[in-house]
Amino acid sequence: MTAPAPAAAAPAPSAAAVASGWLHTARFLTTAPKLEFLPALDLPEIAFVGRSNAGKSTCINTLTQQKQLAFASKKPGRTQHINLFALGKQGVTDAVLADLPGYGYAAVPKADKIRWQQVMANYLVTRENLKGIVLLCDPRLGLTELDGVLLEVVRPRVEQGLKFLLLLTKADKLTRMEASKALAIAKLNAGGGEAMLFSALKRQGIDQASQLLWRWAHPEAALPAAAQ
Ligand SMILES: Nc1nc2c(ncn2[C@@H]2O[C@H](COP(=O)(O)OP(=O)(O)OP(=O)(O)O)[C@@H](O)[C@H]2O)c(=O)[nH]1
Ligand SMILES: [Mg+2]
Repeated sequence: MTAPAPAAAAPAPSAAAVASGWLHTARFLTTAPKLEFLPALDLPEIAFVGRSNAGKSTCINTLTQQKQLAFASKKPGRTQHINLFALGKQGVTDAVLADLPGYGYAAVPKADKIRWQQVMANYLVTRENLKGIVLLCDPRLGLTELDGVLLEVVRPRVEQGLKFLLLLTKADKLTRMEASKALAIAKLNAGGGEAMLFSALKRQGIDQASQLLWRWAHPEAALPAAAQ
């Protein structure tokens, strides 16, 4: 009598699968109209910031493979609160994504603009559990004056170890040549951080960005080596 063959071990998931499976667990956590309404959390938080219409909400929806998690819109200025999304398998939250309101939208009254710049700066400087920042930038516009202000605000924290990614969105609108030039400039501007091209439309840069966020949130763990 022959013994039954041992069940073949399931192949280990790739690094891309681990990261995208983790991001897919994203669920709405809370929304705050002001900084003081944000719950204090003891979990790594990754903030998506950038000018209005840069593609922050679309990027969050794309990375989490959810259509309407963050509210994306053709109309700039759509995101007006800080929205938090929880991440983690089996309902155990191990990190948080924050979708921040965009800045620089011309039609917003000046007083509101100043108020939001202060909220943003305060958030970036004081949020204790902030682990990383994704600054989204439409490379056709380049870094704006307000992006520059934001870079200055976060520089001391980046020097102290805060993770930073300059994500060039809507890369589908660029020719190959324009894209590689924009990426080279972005790498210089990213200081101690990283720069990548991203397109929700063409699904470009998704695995790369997902794996980076996973590593930021799990510094002690290793992604499967083969696909890193
Ligand atoms: N072609 C192209 N369009 C994109 C891409 N990502 C976003 N968009 C479009 O850009 C517009 C703004 O996207 P949102 O994701 O709402 O931008 P946001 O940065 O969240 O904007 P606010 O909430 O106003 O700060 C929408 O019309 C999106 O469809 C992309 O990868 N390619
Ligand atoms: Mg938005």
